[in-house]
Amino acid sequence: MLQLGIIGLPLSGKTTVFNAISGSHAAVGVYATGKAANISVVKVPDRRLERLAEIFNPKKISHAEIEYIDIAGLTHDGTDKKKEAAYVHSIRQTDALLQVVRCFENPNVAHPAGSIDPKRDIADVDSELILQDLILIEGRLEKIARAMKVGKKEEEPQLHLLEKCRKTLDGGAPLRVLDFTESETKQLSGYRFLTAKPMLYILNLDERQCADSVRWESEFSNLSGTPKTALSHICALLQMEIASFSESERDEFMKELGLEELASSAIVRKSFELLGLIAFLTGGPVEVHSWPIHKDQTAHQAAGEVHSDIQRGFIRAEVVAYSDLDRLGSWAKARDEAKLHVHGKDYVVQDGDVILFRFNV
Ligand SMILES: Nc1nc2c(ncn2[C@@H]2O[C@H](COP(=O)(O)OP(=O)(O)OP(=O)(O)O)[C@@H](O)[C@H]2O)c(=O)[nH]1
Ligand SMILES: [Mg+2]
Repeated sequence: MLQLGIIGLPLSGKTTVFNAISGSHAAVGVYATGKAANISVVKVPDRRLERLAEIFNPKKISHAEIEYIDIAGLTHDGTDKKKEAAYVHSIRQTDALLQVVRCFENPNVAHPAGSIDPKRDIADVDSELILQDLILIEGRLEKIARAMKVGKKEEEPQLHLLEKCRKTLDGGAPLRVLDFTESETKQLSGYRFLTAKPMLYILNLDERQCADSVRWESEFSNLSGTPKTALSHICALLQMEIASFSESERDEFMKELGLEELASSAIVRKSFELLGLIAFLTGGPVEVHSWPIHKDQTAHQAAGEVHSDIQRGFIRAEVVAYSDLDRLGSWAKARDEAKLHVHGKDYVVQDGDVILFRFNV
């Protein structure tokens, strides 16, 4: 399962955002600072599942899932090197980052830098990530240079690639702005560079600021202009409260305010997109299910997501686009209207494909 790491300055609201997204009840505030990481598996909202449930009348509805990890703040004073190394290590293991940016005003919550300045905070956190990647590269480059001195040349091709990375980082830019070839990506994947990961910036607004969220987002719109970068906002405190409502209370609340979607759900949806994932669907009398898959993956790979037997015994994929199934209301009708398409192993799965796998084991 893919994992997103929640990062940001101390007391920026990371755990509050984590609770809002996951419906967890992890401790927030000063007394929770520096405690162990919080981890939770979260369902990706997908309205299409409700419609599929009407069509297939299943016993069970299963969503695609992703995992969030709330990692305690990067320490800036550098007093505890061991702890800092542990933080950086856990962030490296993730597939994408969510950076919580404090915008909210709250005199009872101290800011580590003494004032509220979201742009400065973003610059601080981003340069910290760049620094961590630079440290990693410098160390690696030294090792390669030593090996080459004693005639070991195997790593020479990597040298140039790493130097290109260093130059970008030295210039103050994250590695995600670079366009790597497939083979370069492969060579670099083991490093798990922090600045190569997709980044979702989350403006943590207070209730007053939230009324003006469009202006806030436009002020930071430059952030979402770069590749693999997205921007969102949340009133984390409020959303955490809503997350603890029962489902009917939540529906009632949304209806009252005329909300299509909660900010916390929007963040989960955006995380999913940021990871480069799409969803294909399966339906039957037992279960309707939304499955995450990378863009550009084939029907054969999709089969493997559902079950290794289905992949092994793959015969064909029978596919109806969700929009057709939604409009026609039944699988049989879709077949009659020639909206059911039969595909082989190499078919590239599209978002919203409803797939019936034929297999033989
Ligand atoms: N007014 C207001 N307060 C908030 C908001 N989000 C978080 N807070 C408060 O800020 C304090 C810190 O929130 P946390 O979620 O614990 O922050 P954190 O980033 O996890 O903190 P550390 O893990 O200690 O680095 C808590 O007292 C929260 O109630 C918000 O949107 N509005
Ligand atoms: Mg916390």
